[in-house]
Amino acid sequence: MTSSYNNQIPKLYEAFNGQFLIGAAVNAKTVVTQRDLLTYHFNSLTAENEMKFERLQPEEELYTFEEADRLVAFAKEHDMGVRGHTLVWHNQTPDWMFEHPSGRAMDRNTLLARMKSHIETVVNRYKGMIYAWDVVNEAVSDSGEQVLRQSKWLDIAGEDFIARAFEYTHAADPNAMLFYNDYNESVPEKREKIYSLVKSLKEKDVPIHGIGLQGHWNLEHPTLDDIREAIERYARLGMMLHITELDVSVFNFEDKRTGLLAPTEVMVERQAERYQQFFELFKEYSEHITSVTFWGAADDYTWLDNFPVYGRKNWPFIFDQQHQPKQAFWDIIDLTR
Ligand code: HXH
Repeated sequence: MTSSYNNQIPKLYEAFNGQFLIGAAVNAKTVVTQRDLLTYHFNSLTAENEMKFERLQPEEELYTFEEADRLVAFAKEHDMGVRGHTLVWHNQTPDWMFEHPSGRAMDRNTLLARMKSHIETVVNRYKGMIYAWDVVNEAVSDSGEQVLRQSKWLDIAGEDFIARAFEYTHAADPNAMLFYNDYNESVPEKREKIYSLVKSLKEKDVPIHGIGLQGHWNLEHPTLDDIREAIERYARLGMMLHITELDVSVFNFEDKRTGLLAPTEVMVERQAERYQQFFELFKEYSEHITSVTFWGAADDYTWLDNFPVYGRKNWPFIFDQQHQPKQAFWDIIDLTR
C-alpha cells in the first residue's frame, strides 16, 4: 500500500475516542509496509519483538536499541502512544542471563541484579514515551495445581521475581502503568490463577496497575461468557484492563488443516460476528478497558501464519491483505453509530 490509503472510511481510533485507545503490534518491516493503514486507524503501537530481552540485550551489557528507537520515533511522529512489551518473560530471553560468568550454578542475587539493571536501562531510555509496560509476561501455568509456570526465573530467583520486576519498573518510571500480561486469560482454570497472583501482588502493595488480556481468540473459543467473566473478575481487583494482543484465528486450535487459499465466506462472517461481540463487550466495560491492541494490523502479516501450524496462512484481522476493511471492520463501526 502506498500513500493512497482510502480516507473516505471512518478511522477506527476515532470511533472509540474517549473509550479506549486502538493499538497494533508492529515490527521493523510492517511499520513500512503497513504505514498508511497504521497511521490512519491506530493511536497506539506495541513492538512485536523489538523490545524483548533478547533483542535489547543480546549479550551482557551490550544493548541494541536501534530498531526499538525507530518504532518509538515513528509513534511519536504520528502522535501514537506506545505499550512496552515485555521486560520479564521465560521466552526470547538469552541463555547468558541464566548462566553464571564463572560457570558456577547461577544464583538468585546475580539474576535479580541483572534483571534490575536491564529494567533500569530499558525503562529509563523510554521514560515518558511508554504509557504502559507489560512488566511480566506469561508467568502463570496452563495446567496442574501450581500457580506459577516452571521457568528459570522461578527456579533461580523464586516466586518474588515477579514482585521485584514491578518494583524495579516503578522506581525507573513512576508514571508508567504497569501490567501483568497473559494468554488463555479467559479460560476459567487459568483465569483463577491469574486472579490469585494479581490479588497477592496487590495485598503486598506491589506497584501493579493492570492486567493485560492477550486475546488470542478464535471463531469458537473462548466463549463470550468466559471473556465477560474474566473481565469482571479482573476488574473487581481494581485493575485497569488492556486487551493487548487481539486476533481472531479462523481455525480452532485443534484444527491443523492446511491448504486453504483464502478464508471461506462462513469464516469471514463468523469472524465479523465475533469481533462485533467483543467490541460490544469492550464498550460495555470501557470504564475498565482503556486500550485495545491487535497483534498485527492486516492479514498480509500475522504470527499465526506460523503458529500452531508452521507455514499455514491465517486471516485473523479486520483489514485484509490489501489493507481494505473486512466485514468485521464495518460491524465494529456499526456499534459506534
Ligand atoms: C504471545 N504469546 C507473546 O506474548 C508475544 O510476545 C508473541 O509475539 C506472540 C504471542 C502467546 C503464546 C503463548 C504460548 C504459546 C504460544 C503462543 O505456546 C503454546 C504452545 C502450545 C499450546 C498452547 C500454547
